Amino acid sequence: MSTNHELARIFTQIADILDITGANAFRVNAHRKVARTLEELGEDVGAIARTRPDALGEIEGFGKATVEKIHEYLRSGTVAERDELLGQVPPGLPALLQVPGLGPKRVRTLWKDGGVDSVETLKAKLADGSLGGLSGMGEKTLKGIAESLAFLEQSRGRVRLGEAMPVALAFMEHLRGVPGVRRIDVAGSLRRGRETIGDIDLVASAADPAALHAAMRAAPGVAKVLVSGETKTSVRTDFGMQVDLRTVDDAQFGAAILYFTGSKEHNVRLRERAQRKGLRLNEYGLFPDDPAEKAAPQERGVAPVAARTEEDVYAALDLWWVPPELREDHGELERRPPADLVTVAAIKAELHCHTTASDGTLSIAGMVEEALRRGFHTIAITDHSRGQAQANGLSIERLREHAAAVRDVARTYADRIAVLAGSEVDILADGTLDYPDDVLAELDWVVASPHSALRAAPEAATERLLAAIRHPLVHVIGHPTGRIVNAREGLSPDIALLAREAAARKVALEVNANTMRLDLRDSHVRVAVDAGCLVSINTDAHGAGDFDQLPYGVATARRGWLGRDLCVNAWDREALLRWVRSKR
Ligand code: DGT
Ligand code: CA
Ligand code: CA
Ligand code: ZN
Repeated sequence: MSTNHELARIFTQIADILDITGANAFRVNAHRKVARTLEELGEDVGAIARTRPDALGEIEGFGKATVEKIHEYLRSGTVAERDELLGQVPPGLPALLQVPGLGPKRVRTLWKDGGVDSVETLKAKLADGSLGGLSGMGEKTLKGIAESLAFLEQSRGRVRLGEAMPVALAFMEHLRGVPGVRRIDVAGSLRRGRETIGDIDLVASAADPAALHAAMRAAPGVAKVLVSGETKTSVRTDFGMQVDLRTVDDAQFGAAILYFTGSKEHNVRLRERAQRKGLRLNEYGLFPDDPAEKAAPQERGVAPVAARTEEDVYAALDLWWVPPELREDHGELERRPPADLVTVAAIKAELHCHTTASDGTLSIAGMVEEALRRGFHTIAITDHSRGQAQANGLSIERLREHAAAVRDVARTYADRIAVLAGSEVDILADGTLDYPDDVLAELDWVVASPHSALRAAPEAATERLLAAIRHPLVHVIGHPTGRIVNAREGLSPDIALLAREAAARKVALEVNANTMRLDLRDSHVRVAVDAGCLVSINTDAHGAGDFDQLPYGVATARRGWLGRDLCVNAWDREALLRWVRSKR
């Protein structure tokens, strides 16, 4: 589909420059519409042009000139009109359209009257005040543009899953209070559980959509309303996140949330599949396709085959409902995803947590109480080992005392929850562990984690982690790469090799659920699952609130297709403890 994508980019460029140079709106919009259609076309235009040249002209919105441009691109790799138009404006100018608040009209004014030709000159001229007095650009507008620029720079990075989710939940709670709301849900990358989020997407149906958009504009924490119309409102929060709300007919909610959940790649596959069945899928529904008709089916009053729920749409395509986390075009339409995909409710054990003995905030009993409150049948207490001086890691002597204290607590709670005396022992740079074997052998449970030397070369990292996996007393490798989302690269070991070795030795690899870590990451989990390796999802709790991070770890594990059978935290108490004891 890269041809479609590239052509779409060209048509968008043409539209942008026509817009800036003041061409008529009809012409501009026609090009924008072609770009959108190209993005959403289920079939490669190059293939259509080769096999059915006449079919190009049948596509909705594709006039003779459009078809000619497509042929020109397929022939020469470019479109002369685009190249000519680019020559008419300074090369840095089109990028200004990416700045929130800057439409083509303002860009034209800035360029023609203000001498702005790029983001850089805009920034400089905003700073030295030389843009004052431009028509339609009051002080307030200029201040808004400066803010947008600053935001754009600071937000190139994406926001962590665990930062975006609470924002989305707060918006949803606010919107659910609006009378007449029917359905409302998260869509986009957030619903798919990606580790970072570009913007938050919400989809809702309501008896009175206007009231919902008004409530969105007035929601707590909204710093700026970017756009607000009958079906879409976009706002920016005071923490710089963009939140999009789309309202749709309740009868079309399923098709809409399917569309806005994405991923784009998953949607492309679905549309291709629809097309092969003589159907047409868009955000309004799945419709019978009529190639002779140019207007979209929903505009012709055609009744959809399916639209009300996602399940209806997938079923009409002879597909299973695909959990959102798996919608990445990673084989989820070719092979049925595991029916027993791990869920938050299935997790019944926390096997990596810290108490006041090292750097946690709760006592042993406090931690155990919290695990009970979460409905868990097992908790392992794993404070830091002696090398972690800054985290108050335990000397051998303190470890022994601590293990004895854990066992006292364990006896008190024995009929309600299994409490394991464990350690999170450092994997040192050379692959050895931070306590001698005879000390580790005294413990019920061992998490081995890398905390230092996280810039090691991939080969060294692989050897180091392999050594820990081969250690007979280790149950799980904690946060195996040591990466920090958006902040630290961490180790890059050969995960497939680690997973094979771990599978052979029945050692688990951890998915650390902390939103800063999500380590293993989704793609690594998939490799582990394919190798038949055990996986352990833990919050690495240092206090009661950290247990709330579990959903992020579960989402990451689901994105890696992890079923309950390989997830030790989802096993029943007997099965889990049998495996725990098998290492002693
Ligand atoms: P993000 O926000 O960068 O983390 O990623 P997404 O996946 O949330 O992307 P976003 O917010 O741009 O759009 C949400 C979903 O809506 C996306 O996954 C697919 C769908 N979508 C939005 N715009 C388009 C489009 O122009 N073409 C297609 N095919 N799908 C789109
Ligand atoms: Ca998004
Ligand atoms: Ca969005
Ligand atoms: Zn750790």
